[in-house]
Amino acid sequence: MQKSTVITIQRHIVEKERAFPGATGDFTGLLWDLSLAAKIISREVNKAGLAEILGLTGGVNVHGEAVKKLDIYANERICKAMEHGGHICIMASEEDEDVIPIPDEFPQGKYVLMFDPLDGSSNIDANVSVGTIFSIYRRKTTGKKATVEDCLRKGSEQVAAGYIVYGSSTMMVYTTGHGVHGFTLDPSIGEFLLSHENIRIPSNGKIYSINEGNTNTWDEGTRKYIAYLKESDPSTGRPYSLRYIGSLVADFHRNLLYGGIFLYPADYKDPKKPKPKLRLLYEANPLAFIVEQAGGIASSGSGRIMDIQASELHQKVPLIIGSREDVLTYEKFFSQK
Ligand code: FDP
Repeated sequence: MQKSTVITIQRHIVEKERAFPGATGDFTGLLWDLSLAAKIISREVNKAGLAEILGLTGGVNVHGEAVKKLDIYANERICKAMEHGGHICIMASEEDEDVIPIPDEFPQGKYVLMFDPLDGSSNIDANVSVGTIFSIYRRKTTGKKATVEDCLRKGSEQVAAGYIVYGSSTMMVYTTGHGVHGFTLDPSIGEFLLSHENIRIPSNGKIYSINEGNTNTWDEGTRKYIAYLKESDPSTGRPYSLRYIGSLVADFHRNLLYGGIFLYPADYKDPKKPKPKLRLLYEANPLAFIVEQAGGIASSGSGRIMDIQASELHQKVPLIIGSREDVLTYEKFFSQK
């Protein structure tokens, strides 16, 4: 049966905010600005194959990775879309070493925005899905200007988080702590329309996502867990299928809808100094908030991701995220290593 009501993301946000007496509309405005930035980035990503924009700029980001022009474009686009609205007091991006203050000519807002402007960007040249991830907090400090302290938080303090996946269609998925909702961009009218209301991740899946090329760098618990997933046992749905795009948002989005587990454990080449890859503030925390709101779990192997107190902007963590039962089983293996 055809749905009779079309719900745009704007309407959805406004209606949800109305449920909170005393809401000023500030937060609605913030998400509104973000969805506009997402539409503009989506347009650029979709024409990337046609435009000269493809290719390396020759620069490297703060992590020493090659930066593509689209990363820079998306980074600038989000900053420009968010700095003037009066909703934000400070920003931090995976592409910038330091915090991004709001220029003096614009009003200071009460929210903190952290984002990964274009995650999985090493895949762009091959036309593989990439994404934008965002995380929002309320300001904590009380001085004239917000500081880095406002960014160094626990994920459990987030007031909203979401991502945009630029795939076969563009989707925006977000939570404000009241379930997870997904919107698909209808390019003919330029609106995100509610397509996935109240997403729930199955309590266990049949998919695991990990870069198996790194097997030799894993801890023993992870090695044993992955070997366990490959054993044949129809009663527990094993063997699982491996699906790994190498683009976090796309891998996460698929597992959120179908069920499964995504793992990026630390590299134990030097067992005394395990080296994780993914960023706590721009990747792990926002996806953790979403997965928990959808009924799943996000863990570092030894604890809840959202309980980690950030101590630096570009802090990295192991990330094991997805269906509840799958992550719990992983934690058992990891604790026995
Ligand atoms: P990318 O370097 O292409 O931006 O966090 C970055 C990320 O991609 C994730 O999107 C992705 O899941 C992961 O790195 C892939 O890492 P590997 O290539 O080491 O598997």
